[in-house]
Amino acid sequence: MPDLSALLVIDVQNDFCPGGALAVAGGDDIVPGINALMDGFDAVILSQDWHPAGHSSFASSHPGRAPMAMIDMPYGAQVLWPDHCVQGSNGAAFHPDLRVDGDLIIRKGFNPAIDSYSAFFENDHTTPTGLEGYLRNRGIGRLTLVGLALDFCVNYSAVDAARLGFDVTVRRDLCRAIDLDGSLAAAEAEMAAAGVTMG
Ligand code: VGL
Ligand code: ZN
Repeated sequence: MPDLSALLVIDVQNDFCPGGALAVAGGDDIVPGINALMDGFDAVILSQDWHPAGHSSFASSHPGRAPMAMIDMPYGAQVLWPDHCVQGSNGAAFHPDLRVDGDLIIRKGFNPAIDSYSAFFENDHTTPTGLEGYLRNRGIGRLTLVGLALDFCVNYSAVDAARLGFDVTVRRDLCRAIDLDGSLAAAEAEMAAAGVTMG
């Protein structure tokens, strides 16, 4: 079994960069460093948050609820976000300076009823995106994660990957966080507990 490496670039999209609908401070600062890293891997995979209009994770879909509030969904607690990364919108597009000559673009969050922070499973922690099968089929065992946001989609993806048995490194310097109510500290603890290396 070959043990190839992949760079997994999480959600480097306009809506997560300054000026976007769910802007992460300094989200665009990491683009040059991510581009420079790409040539050092056997595969480059980009994830793209990709919600239909009216997605259940949008506060606007829940009358009277404000963005950043919590709600109980059938699959567990869920943050209500501003409308973001709507399929086909400019906000859902990759940052214009990001290299997009990678091997695979994996879209997530397209199920209207379930959010998907992780590039591996939807937020029910059960419905797969197909990324695991792709990686195993290509003989990829080692993953380096970069992107946005460190405390949500990078965290969920890294923890899922480690639990699935991949060797996972998160390049913290090439991530930026939302940091909502202690979410960054919690994410760092979760990643450490799952055996993720912080590079
Ligand atoms: C993300 C919140 C909602 C992320 C995506 O990419 O971290 N965060 N959708
Ligand atoms: Zn989203």
